Amino acid sequence: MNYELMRKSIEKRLNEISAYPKIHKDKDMRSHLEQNGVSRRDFLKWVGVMTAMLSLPSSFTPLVAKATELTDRIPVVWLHMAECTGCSESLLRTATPDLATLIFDYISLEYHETVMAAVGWQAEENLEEAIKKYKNRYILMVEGGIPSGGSDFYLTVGPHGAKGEKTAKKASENAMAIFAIGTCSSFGGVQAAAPNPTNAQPLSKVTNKPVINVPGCPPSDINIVGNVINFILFGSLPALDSYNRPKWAYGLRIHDLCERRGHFDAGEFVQEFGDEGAKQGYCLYKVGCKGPYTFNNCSRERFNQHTSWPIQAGHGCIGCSEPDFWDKMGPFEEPLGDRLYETAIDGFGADKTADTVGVALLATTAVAIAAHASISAFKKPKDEE
Ligand code: FSX
Ligand code: SF4
Ligand code: F3S
Repeated sequence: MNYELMRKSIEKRLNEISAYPKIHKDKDMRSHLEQNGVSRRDFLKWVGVMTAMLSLPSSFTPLVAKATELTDRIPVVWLHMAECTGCSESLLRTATPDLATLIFDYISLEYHETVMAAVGWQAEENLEEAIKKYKNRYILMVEGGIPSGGSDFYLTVGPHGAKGEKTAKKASENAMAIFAIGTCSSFGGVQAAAPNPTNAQPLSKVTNKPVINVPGCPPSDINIVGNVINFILFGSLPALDSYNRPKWAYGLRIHDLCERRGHFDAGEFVQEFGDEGAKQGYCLYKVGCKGPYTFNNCSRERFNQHTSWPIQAGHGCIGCSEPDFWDKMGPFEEPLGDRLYETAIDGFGADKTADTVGVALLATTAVAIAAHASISAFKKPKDEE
């Protein structure tokens, strides 16, 4: 990779974006963070982590800092479809807001139903206004699956009674970049689980424009903000896997960097919740962990200021960033084992990379995992030996 060329093109882009009108007249990123008790040093530390997360060399840290400071120049329109608002909550409702949350506060959020004061007619007008004023200049983020086609009344919203599908289509038509935030918007998620009564669809099914998927139920705050920064830096689609997930965030399996991985390799498994193995922090595969089939960076980045994540808390990964996880990864507290033939994600092997590996390798790996787990059943837990 020619980093010098990349640096030049990023510098050019950031200079162009610097010339866009400032949306916050009264503050800049530095004063915003200072007001919230974040020092420059902490900010730069966070930017260093973000630089590494985006797979850029550390010499790019100043560019990533600058891109972060420019997040108020590109307006964001955030729509809610059918969902639990967990994606927004994960980002905005922390008791002690972390840097990703503060940066998201700073981003020019032109429309977001959870946080804006407007309701009813005024809310609709605000959306129309934002779409008109920032035509082809805003980032669209959509949270939730989109009830589609099955009936005229599912997700009828606001005083004009527009269907969510129509609003999502219109907002997509005029957007500069589109992110599906969360598994519902990326793949349908729990809203589309069988029998899918509202015929909920992923965002990519209701627009012809490219959609970058940021799945997770919910996705981490850092993956959401990271995508905005990546877009400011490059202005183009990041490298995506076959499910249109950015590889910088979804390129590795949960299993690859899991802190319990040593126990998996040693054949040390929790046999049931609450047993001695659970107390020892053994691997959760046999109580249903889907980490070997799930692509996300939770084991590296964690949640809530890097404090914890599902597996650290003692439950297996339920595969929440994979397509159809609700129907295909369950039951959540049992291993997939050799059932993986039917349950694997539409024949794409999630077991190596979501792009390249076929059913054969997936099946072999699945059997190997199941065999590994069952052989280890004959081993006594270490403390009984
Ligand atoms: Fe909820 Fe978002 Fe899950 Fe879906 O997250 S956390 S149901 S992905 O759309 O609100
Ligand atoms: Fe971690 Fe789950 Fe893999 Fe075990 S199976 S090492 S708990 S990701
Ligand atoms: Fe989801 Fe698994 Fe991460 S359940 S939050 S992808 S650990």
